[in-house]
Amino acid sequence: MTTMDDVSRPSRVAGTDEGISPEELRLAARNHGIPLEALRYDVTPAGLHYLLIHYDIPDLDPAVHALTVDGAVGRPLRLGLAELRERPRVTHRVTLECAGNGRALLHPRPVSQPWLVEAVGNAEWTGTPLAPLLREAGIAPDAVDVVFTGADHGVERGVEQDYQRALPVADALRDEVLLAYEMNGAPLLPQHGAPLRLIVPGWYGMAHVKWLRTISVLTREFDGYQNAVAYRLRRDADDPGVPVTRIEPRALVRPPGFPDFMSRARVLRPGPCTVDGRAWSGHGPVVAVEVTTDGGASWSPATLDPPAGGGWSWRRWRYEWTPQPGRYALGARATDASGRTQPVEQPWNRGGFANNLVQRVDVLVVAE
Ligand SMILES: Nc1nc2c(c(=O)[nH]1)N[C@H]1C(S)=C(S)[C@@H](COP(=O)(O)O)O[C@H]1N2
Ligand SMILES: [Mo]
Repeated sequence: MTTMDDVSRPSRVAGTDEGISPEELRLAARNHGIPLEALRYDVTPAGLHYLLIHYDIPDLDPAVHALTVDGAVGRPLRLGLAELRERPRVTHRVTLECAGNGRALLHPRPVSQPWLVEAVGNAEWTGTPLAPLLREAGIAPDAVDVVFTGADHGVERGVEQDYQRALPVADALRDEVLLAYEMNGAPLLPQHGAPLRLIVPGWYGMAHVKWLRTISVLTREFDGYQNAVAYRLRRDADDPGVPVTRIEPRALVRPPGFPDFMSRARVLRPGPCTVDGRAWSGHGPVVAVEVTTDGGASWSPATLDPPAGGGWSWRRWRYEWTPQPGRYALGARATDASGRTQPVEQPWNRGGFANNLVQRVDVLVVAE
C-alpha cells in the first residue's frame, strides 16, 4: 500500500560530514532570506523581506475571502475583508524572524530549511487589533488557547494538515496582536499571506499565521502539529521539549566593503569605516550592542541610534572602525532589557530553533 509516509520525511539530524541535500536546496530556493545589505533600510522593502512557506501559496480571492471566529465564543462571527477594513486601523513596525534562523550553522545540523542568519525583516503591518474582535465574539471565560488556521494545506512528517498555530488566550488578547491586511502601506503580497494574516509582535515567525481563514477558541490546550510536535525546543527525539515562543536577542552586521562572488567574504580598503547593522529582541528592547573584529576574542561597545518605529522594531547600531590591512572576523552581540544576550557557544536543539549564536563576517582589508 502507498501512504503519505512514502513522500514525507521524518525529522532528522545530518551526519557529521553530510552537506546540504538537494531537498534542502529546493526549500532554500523557495524560501529566501534578506540580502544582508538590505539591513541599510529601517523598513525592509517587501520584496527583500525574508520568506517562509511550509506548503504552497494558496489561491485566495480577496473579494470573497472571509474570516470565521468560532469555538468557545457566545457569538460566532464571519467577516469579509471590507468589514475588517472598516474596523479600527493601526500600523505596527515589527521585526519578524524565523525560529529556524541560524539552523544550518549548527553542528550537527538539523535537516530542514537551511537558514544561515538571514531569516529576518522589519515591516510595517497595518490591520485591525485582534482583542476587540475576540471580545465582541464573546470569548468564553474558561478559554485556554486560540487557534489560527491558514488556507494552506500540506503534509509534514506523515501528518496531513492545514497550517495551524495556537496562542495561549492571554497572548492572543495582547493589544499589539493584529489581523493585518497591508504590508508597508500596500495590500499584502500573495507570499506574505494575502489577503489576511496574523501579526504577533515579539514572537518568532511561526506564530504569524498567513492566509488566515479561521480563529477558533478552545477550552483546552491545542494539540495540533505545529504547536505540539514541530516548534519545540528538544534535546532529542524523545524529549517533550518546551514551546518556541518569543524572539531571542540578535544583532546582525551589515557587511562592509564589497563581496567576493563565491565566498561572500568582504574586501575593504584601509581607513575609517562605519560598521553598522540592526539589533532586536522579543523579550524587551535592545539596550546594548557590542562589536568584535577578532572573532569574539575582544568586544567594544557600539552606539545605538534612538529607537525608531516603536518597541517591536529592530534598532540601528554603529561602530567607527579604522582597520589596518589584514584579516578580520566581525560580529555583533545584542543584550536586551531582560538581561538576555547572545551566546558564544551554539544553543543546540533538535529542531535547530532560536540559534542566536554571534554572526561571523570575514573581512579582508587590502592595502591601497
Ligand atoms: N499559513 C501559514 N502561515 C505561516 C507559515 C506557513 O507556512 N503557512 N509560515 C510561518 C513561518 S514558519 C514564518 S517564519 C513566517 C514567515 O512570514 P513571511 O514569509 O511573511 O516572512 O510565516 C509563518 N506563517
Ligand atoms: Mo519560520
